[in-house]
Amino acid sequence: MRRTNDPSAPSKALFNWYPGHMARALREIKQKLKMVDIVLEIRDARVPMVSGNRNLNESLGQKRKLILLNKVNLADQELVAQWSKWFDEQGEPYLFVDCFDKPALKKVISMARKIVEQNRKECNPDYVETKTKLRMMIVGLPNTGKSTIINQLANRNATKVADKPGQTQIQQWINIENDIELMDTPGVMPPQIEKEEHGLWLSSIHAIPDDIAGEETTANFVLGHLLKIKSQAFLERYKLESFNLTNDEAFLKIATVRGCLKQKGLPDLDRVYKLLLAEFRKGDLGRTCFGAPPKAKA
Ligand SMILES: Nc1nc2c(ncn2[C@@H]2O[C@H](COP(=O)(O)OP(=O)(O)OP(=O)(O)O)[C@@H](O)[C@H]2O)c(=O)[nH]1
Ligand SMILES: [Mg+2]
Repeated sequence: MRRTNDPSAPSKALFNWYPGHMARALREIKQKLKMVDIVLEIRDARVPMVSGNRNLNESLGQKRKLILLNKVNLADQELVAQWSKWFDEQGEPYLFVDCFDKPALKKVISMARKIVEQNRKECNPDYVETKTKLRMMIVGLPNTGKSTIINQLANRNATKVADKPGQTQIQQWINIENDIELMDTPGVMPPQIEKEEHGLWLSSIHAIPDDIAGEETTANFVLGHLLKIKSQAFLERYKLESFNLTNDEAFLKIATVRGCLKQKGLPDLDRVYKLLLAEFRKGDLGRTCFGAPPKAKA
């Protein structure tokens, strides 16, 4: 694991993680665009704006798009309400979803169909609504839940899912119903991340592999965030007495409470970093969002 003297300093690699399969994936997405009626852009509800990809969106051209903010069950409800208001103001179709909530996920299909039909009518005023095939492409950052959404909609394990960024590496068409087909695509990162903080948000939600920023750096960032937002679930799970702790004090306490100790009772910090990241990503340390919607210009 990467070690630095300053645990809050991510390596330069964090800003430019763009493995070769992503450049190929982006090229193939552009080539196949004409085969689909609509694109489903999957984001993470905990990072509603920064988990979008401007570069990918520019490649979509005029193609109709529906933004799905997945994993809403892990996001802070108050901030989701604020973001919903902001998305409403932007006028772009979107939906916050927890893809394990199947009845709610059904809405995705009806909403996508509506957008496609509306588009057909706009392009051809004489168009008469008919039950034609709906072909969709699913795109987004790594690990946002693209393949899981497909499997949930298809009611079977049609495509591989894993809690690690970069699981899907090739495109694949999947039949959802007789008249619906969805194309799974590999997660694509922006070629460059603008701010260090954004890179840490994306590492925290595991859109970027842990060895890029380093578990120590990401765990320090997540811990600092949980102390700052005063997450009650985090406090209770690790039996912390207060939020008024330094990161080092909190890590030591977690190591003791969870038995992450080496010989002579010394804390095994590497194990604590892994534990904290895994539990945070499962939602055991409370629901949260990174960043708030931009303020409207006065
Ligand atoms: N809590 C929660 N977890 C989810 C949700 N959707 C997906 N996941 C989990 O997120 C992880 C990644 O899911 P995938 O479907 O493989 O993500 P992907 O976007 O296809 O990832 P790549 O193929 O690497 O780009 C898995 O562990 C899923 O179980 C959700 O709505 N809520
Ligand atoms: Mg996938």
